[in-house]
Amino acid sequence: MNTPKRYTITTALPYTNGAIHIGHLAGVYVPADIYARYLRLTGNDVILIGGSDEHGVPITIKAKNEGVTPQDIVDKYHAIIKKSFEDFGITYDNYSRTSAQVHHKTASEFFTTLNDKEEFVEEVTEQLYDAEANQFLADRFVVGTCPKCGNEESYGDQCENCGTSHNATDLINPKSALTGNTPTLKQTKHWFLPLDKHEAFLKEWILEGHKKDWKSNVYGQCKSWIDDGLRPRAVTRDLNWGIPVPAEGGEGKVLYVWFDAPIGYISSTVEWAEREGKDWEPYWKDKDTKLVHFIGKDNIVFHCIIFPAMLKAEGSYILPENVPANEFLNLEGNKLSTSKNWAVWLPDYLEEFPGQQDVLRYVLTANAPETKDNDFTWKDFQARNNNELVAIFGNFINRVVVLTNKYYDGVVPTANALSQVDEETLAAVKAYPDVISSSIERYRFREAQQELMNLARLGNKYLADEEPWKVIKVDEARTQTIMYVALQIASALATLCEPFLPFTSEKLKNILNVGSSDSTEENCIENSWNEISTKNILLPSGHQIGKAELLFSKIEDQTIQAQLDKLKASKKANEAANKEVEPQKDTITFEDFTKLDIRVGTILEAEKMPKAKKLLVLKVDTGIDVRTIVSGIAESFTAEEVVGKKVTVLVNLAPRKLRGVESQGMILMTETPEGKLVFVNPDDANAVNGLQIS
Ligand code: B3M
Ligand code: ZN
Repeated sequence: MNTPKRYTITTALPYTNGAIHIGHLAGVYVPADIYARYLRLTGNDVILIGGSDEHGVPITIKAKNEGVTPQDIVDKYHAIIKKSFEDFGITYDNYSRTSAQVHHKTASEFFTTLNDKEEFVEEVTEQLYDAEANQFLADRFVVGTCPKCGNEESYGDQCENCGTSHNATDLINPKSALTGNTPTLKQTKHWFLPLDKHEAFLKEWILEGHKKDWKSNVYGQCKSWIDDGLRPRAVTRDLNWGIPVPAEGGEGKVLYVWFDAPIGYISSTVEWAEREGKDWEPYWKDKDTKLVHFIGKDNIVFHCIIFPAMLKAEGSYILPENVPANEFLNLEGNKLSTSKNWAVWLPDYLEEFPGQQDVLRYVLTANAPETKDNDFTWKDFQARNNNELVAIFGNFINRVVVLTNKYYDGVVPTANALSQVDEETLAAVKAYPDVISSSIERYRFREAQQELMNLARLGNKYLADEEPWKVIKVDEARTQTIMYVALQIASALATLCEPFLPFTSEKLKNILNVGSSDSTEENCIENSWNEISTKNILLPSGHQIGKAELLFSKIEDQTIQAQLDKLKASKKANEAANKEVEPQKDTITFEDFTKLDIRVGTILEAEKMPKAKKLLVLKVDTGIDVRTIVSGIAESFTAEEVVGKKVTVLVNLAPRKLRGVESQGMILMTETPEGKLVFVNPDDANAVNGLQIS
């Protein structure tokens, strides 16, 4: 067994301009929480540290678009994000925010230390400037062509297409995101972190020191950065939202968001320590502490190169032991996108699937983008719930608990002579903690969770093979033994599932009446992770368990369809928003216009044209007469709902036959952004049939 260690586990600080979605969860927060829970369960000293990243240009742009202050934006989303993490069971020891005073102080001091140690280079350079907006254009205020991959919509600081991080002045053909103008160059002074100075150290530390233990995607990105040659990076900006530069000549400038944000991990630890009456320093400065950053792949360079260079320059900090960055999760075959609303949002999920946090945690881990981008689909979500959680895990537990109650009033029976199968099964159970641990410790959470499910499968198979419901009729003693063995497996599952399915673990412990947060002292049987391997009896004979309760329930097709419809609607809304307006047609004369005879009419009757999906046959009072008009609106309206509607009718359109019915005119229609047809209608109920529209 490993000796206990101290762990500082951090999760990327989400930008506070939107809610959390499944991409964030799969990439960062679920694996980090599994890791932290597992390490706590195995007796380590662990802090899981997070917070909101409240600076940076995207927040100021959003505030500007919404006509509110950046503080309004971050207050709103910080509250939403924090609450949704809590409700989802992410066990932060502290969740802070970078607008907090403790963070401003910590980040300012960090900067000052480096400045005093002359770890920065101060330089006056030419930066992009938008004269009309009277502003320097840093980072996301400028868009242009990526010098590396040619993406024409790269941001000033980073290209979302190829992931390259660059300086705004590197962009080809830059344009201001504020005015669309081509920026000019203007001189300004900034503080640069000379990464080139740290190159030798980074080479040795990463390329030699972590070739084996870092994930290949992480190592590969670092190597390509280092091979490209490291250059000084500006750590200050000409902006007014952020932490003021605490140095002479720093007026009107703030720390670059990527300089202050990772220091947020330290400030959040300081905040935690102050609240808990602890010392924060060992968690960041003791060589025996393991620092692990959970992030997405677009943050690799900042956590593996820039932040370590900062920590090294400061001198008193430890460096990350690992940065298990994940690739991206897609949704139904398309890239997740906040701006396109192509996402499953955590607050929506929590509301629409109450009490089903573990289902999402399970599916995101089963499909975790650990080595390559992966896809989340609602069909797979349903299948994994119904075929795995319900059919394997839930089914096994349910049978064990129901039968124990039925045969023994819920009292764990005595084991009689164990058969070879029993012995093998119990021995197999004992092997699981190490197998799962080994995967988790190598950051292979999918594999770890598969092993957990294999234990549930083992239980299911044991019951199916031993058939206590048949044996009970012929052999009472054997039935007792079977149920005893099955109960030991259930008990092992209750402990081992905790990192992955914490809500289920809690429920199951309650059902089995073993150590859970609300068990009383006298019934408290605690089985720690390690004890699953070492104890011979997890649930002793004579122990009273509770009644059966469903751990998971089947998800029906209509629930899935509702989610797919929601995505479809957001796709349509997006297409409509991006739709080019039809170009204007050729000019017509006034005479041409007067040829059109357009009148107010009322639909008197409507019926579906047989065998035609789109057509309704209408009787319309045009004021001149009552006539038949065949209209292609059946996909947007039922016959019943159009009767009585006032409509605009082109009455002198040459009649034409549609499916054998002569249509004598045309009803004027248009389309909503969602693609639903709507009437161009005279909106005054007093408009009289036959009135001409001119
Ligand atoms: N806020 C970027 C992101 O959400 C950034 C992470 C900061 S971690 C110190 O992708
Ligand atoms: Zn690029």
